Amino acid sequence: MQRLKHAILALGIAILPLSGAQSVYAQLPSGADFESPEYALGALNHADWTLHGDGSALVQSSEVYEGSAALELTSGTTVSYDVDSTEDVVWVNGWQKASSTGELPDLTQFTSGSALMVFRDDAIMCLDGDGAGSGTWTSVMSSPSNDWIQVSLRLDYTALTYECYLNGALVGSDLGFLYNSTSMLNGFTAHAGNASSFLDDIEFSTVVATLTKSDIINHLMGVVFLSGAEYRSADINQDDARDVADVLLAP
Ligand SMILES: [Ca+2]
Ligand SMILES: [Ca+2]
Repeated sequence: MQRLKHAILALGIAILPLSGAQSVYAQLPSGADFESPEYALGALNHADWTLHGDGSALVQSSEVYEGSAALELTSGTTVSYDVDSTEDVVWVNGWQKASSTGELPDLTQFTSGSALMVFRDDAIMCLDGDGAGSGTWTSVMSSPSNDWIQVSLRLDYTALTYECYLNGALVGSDLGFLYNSTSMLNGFTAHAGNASSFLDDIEFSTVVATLTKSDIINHLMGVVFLSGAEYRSADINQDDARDVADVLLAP
C-alpha cells in the first residue's frame, strides 16, 4: 500500500506532512540544492526522494534558481522527499517555478497531512484545513508570475496551524492543518501541473535556513532589511528580541 506522507503539495505542488513513526530519513536541517556532487544531471536518483507513478523528474541545468542545477518535474509527475523531524515548529523554504493546475486536488485522497498549496492560473492558494480532512481554499497571491517564487511555510505542530510566506512576505496565517492527527513533519510531496515545474534550494529547518550570522549582523547594523519569514526567523532563540544572542546561534 502506498503511504502518502508529507506536508507540502504545490504546483500544482502541494505540501503535506504526516504523523507517525519514522525510521531512517534525513534529520533536520535537511534539504536539496540539486548541485553536484550530491546530485548528478539526469534522472533524479537520490535516497531522500521517491518518484510516484509515471512521470519524469530530472536534475537539469537549463532552468535554475541558484547554482548550476535544479529539479524539473514534467507535467503530471509526483515526487516526495523524506525527512525525519520531531520538532514542534519547522520551516520549509524553497524556490519553485511552477506550472499551474486547473483543478484543486481531491482532498479525499489524503489520509494525513498539514499544509497544502496549489498554483493555479489566477492565484496561488493555500488550504485552511479543518483538521478533519477538509477545509477552505484561500487565495494568498493573485495573478502569480511564472518566474521563480520563494515559498516559505512555518508549520506549528503544537498549534496545528501554518503560516505561508511568498517571496518573504507573510500572505497567510493561522491556516489550519488538513488533519489535526498530523504530529510531525516527515517530508513533502510535489506534483507538477499542466507543464513542467521546477524546484531549487529546498530546505527544512527550525529556522529559515538561508539566514546566516552575517545576515543577522547586517540587519542589526541596518545594512539589510529583513522581512517576513526572514525577520521572524532571525529571532532564533524566540525571545522576541533580535540581538547578539541570535547572531551566536545562527549558522
Ligand atoms: Ca541549485
Ligand atoms: Ca532573540
